[in-house]
Amino acid sequence: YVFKENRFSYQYVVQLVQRLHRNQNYRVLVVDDSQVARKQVKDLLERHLFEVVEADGAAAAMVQLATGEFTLLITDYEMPDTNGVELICQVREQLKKETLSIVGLSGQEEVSAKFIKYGANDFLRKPFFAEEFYCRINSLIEAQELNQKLWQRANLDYLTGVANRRYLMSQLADLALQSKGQGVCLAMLDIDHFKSINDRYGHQAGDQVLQEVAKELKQSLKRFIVGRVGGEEFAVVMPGLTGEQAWRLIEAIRRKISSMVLNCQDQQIQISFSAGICEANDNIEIDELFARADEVMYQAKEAGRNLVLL
Ligand code: GH3
Ligand code: MG
Ligand code: MG
Ligand code: MG
Ligand code: MG
Repeated sequence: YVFKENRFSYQYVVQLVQRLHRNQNYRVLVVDDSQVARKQVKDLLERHLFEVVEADGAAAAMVQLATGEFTLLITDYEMPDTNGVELICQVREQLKKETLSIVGLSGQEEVSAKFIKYGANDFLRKPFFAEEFYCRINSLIEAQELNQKLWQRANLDYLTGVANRRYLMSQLADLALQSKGQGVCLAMLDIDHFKSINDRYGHQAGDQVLQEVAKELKQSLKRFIVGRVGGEEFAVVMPGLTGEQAWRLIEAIRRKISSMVLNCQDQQIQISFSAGICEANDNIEIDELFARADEVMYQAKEAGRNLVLL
């Protein structure tokens, strides 16, 4: 392949190896009623180290998509159960272009626009050249990686990797729309005397403390949304819990964190946080929920810190 292209430069080989390495992380679903056609696409993909799963029609494809994670879907047009465009319509109800790229394949030129109009990212006309196939797949993957990076920059906190304030708020807003009758609890956590931690151990150690706290929160609250909403302030959104249940959960984390000795910048640091929990049922007003949880958190501060109040 490399020799044929006559581009046997060091840089080119490095790029190729990087791509092959990257491809190992991606699963591709190949949908075609013809086993021969499936095999042809599968072989090309496997030669570039993608993990390939086959489906012989739309129904089988939907089953695969429901049970596993895919980066790319390549589908034929003419199939006995449903055609490729109808399959795409169905898939796009759940999986957007940012998370799944779709390529339509057909011998008929007139279906290319149809494929793209209904949600495919790209189209290849059969028979295609392997080189074109690889180029298109590669640019789709690159676009998807870029999208993912942009999504992360827009929604996650740079220092700790938890949700940023904007993303937490939008998740809470979605939840408020969905959860008719189902309650939600919001906890506001604020690290105690964090300014003096910075003063005593340095700003870098302070940053590490924030990372350690975020890690602990993420690990202990996997089912819930954890966000960094201020400098040393975190919020936790807990749908479906009563205030009492949420209190017990955050109280257990408070006990754990206040007894931990963090090793940051070769210094042993002990910390604690104060938290306020607020419970909301119907008609969740997000700003009000935040304000109330904040108020309860300040009561915990006034009561002496290292305390969770409901
Ligand atoms: P309290 O117990 O009342 O919450 O006291 P506190 O010192 O934690 O609260 P205060 O609001 O006075 O200070 C918060 C400090 O957090 C001040 C600021 O320098 C620090 N801070 C904010 N963001 C960051 C950050 O990203 N990294 C580090 N290292 N420090 C930060
Ligand atoms: Mg077919
Ligand atoms: Mg604060
Ligand atoms: Mg503080
Ligand atoms: Mg303060």
